[in-house]
Amino acid sequence: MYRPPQDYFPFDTKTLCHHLAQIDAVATYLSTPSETWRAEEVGDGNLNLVFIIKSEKKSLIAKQALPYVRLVGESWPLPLSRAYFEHEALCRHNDITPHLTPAILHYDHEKALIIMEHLTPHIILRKGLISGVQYPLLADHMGHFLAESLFNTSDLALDGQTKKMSVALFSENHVMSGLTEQVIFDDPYFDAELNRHTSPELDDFVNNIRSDNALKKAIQELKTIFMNKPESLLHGDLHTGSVMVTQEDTRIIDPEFAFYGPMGFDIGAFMTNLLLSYFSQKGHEEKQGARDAYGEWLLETVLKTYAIFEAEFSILWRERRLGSLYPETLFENDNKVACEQALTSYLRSIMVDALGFTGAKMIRRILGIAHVEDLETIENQTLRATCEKRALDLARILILDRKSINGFDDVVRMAREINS
Ligand code: ADP
Ligand code: SR1
Ligand code: MG
Repeated sequence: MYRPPQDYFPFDTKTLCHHLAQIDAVATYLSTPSETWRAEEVGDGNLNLVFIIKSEKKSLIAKQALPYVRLVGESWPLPLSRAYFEHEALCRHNDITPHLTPAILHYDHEKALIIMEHLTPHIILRKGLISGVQYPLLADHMGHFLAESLFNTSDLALDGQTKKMSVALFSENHVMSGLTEQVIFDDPYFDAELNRHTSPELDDFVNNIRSDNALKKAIQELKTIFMNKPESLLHGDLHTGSVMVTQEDTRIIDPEFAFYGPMGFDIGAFMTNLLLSYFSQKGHEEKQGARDAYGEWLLETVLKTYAIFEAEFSILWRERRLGSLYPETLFENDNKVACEQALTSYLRSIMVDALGFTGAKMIRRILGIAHVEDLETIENQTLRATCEKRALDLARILILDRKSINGFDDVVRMAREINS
């Protein structure tokens, strides 16, 4: 049960070192006298303060929630409780996939502060994709994370009581899911105050979607699914800025939007960001075609991530289905075929949701608040608008036709066609 902090203030580098010196776990970890520690604020996200604290021997990360949206300022208040839910979600992810999450050293409730492993020499995946770096193990790791985290927090793995208690706990993170409901499913479809788009190039598209009743109906169907399908504990903001990588290692950070929702939402978030990176590539190439091979790698990563998710999820379904849904007793002996059919149909439902959420998230990153660096850093506005329009064309199809699209093979084929 969440209770608000009574003694909160936002840190600066000096007050933070002083505070951390009093936490045994931190002092032991950094292992040199606190006067020698150096702190630096490195937060490049939209919401929080993030500090690196270095001793002569070691370093760690201290992430502190601010009582407002950092990107906007104090005019948009946001509860400190998000640090509590981020810590709760990180602990669960650590239990399920410890090799894919940062280790947690300490949680300081009164200061809305999480102290965790400093991932180094990792970089934010989005930065790597903008530079055109390939990560050979990325799809494997992300497919694995998606399958393990979504399966193991659902009724397929948990008994009814445990699952419902978990749903109840994370329901209190409703301001964060409410923010998502607003900025993904509502704002881009009307003249919301903080919307932004490349103008005048995208003006027509923007005007068209605001009178596109079929699209508005479809986006509200997706919002209905988002709000009414508490299948699994979601990361809730699984874009490429929430993944840190090296060539060998992948870690998922920043689950402050965690709540129980549809499995397809996290899958869609990751796919969206790979596809936006794909459509941005022509805006970053020094000569025509120079990034074509990289674009193909991104599309292969879309396919491979989904294939690994499906394969891993299927293994878990067959071997670890110990929760209250699809009990083994119903599928004993000669009923294996029925059990596989049930799996196929379950996976299809996840896929349809994932396709729709992929489209929804592509549109919000181009027409709403909080755009992506992949597209924003294309300096030539005409070229940027061309890249964005292509992404928007695919997004609209994904939202409207999600139920008749076979899978990400179709998405990749359409992406290639639109981009050619
Ligand atoms: P926000 O919630 O504000 O989006 P993030 O959790 O995404 O903040 O963190 C912002 C930045 O801080 C990241 O982009 C990354 O550069 C850095 N960062 C966060 N956590 C870690 C970590 N465990 N190790 C290394 N760097 C980190
Ligand atoms: C106010 S919108 C800020 C965005 O940043 C976060 O990373 C989430 O994606 C959120 O939608
Ligand atoms: Mg964040």
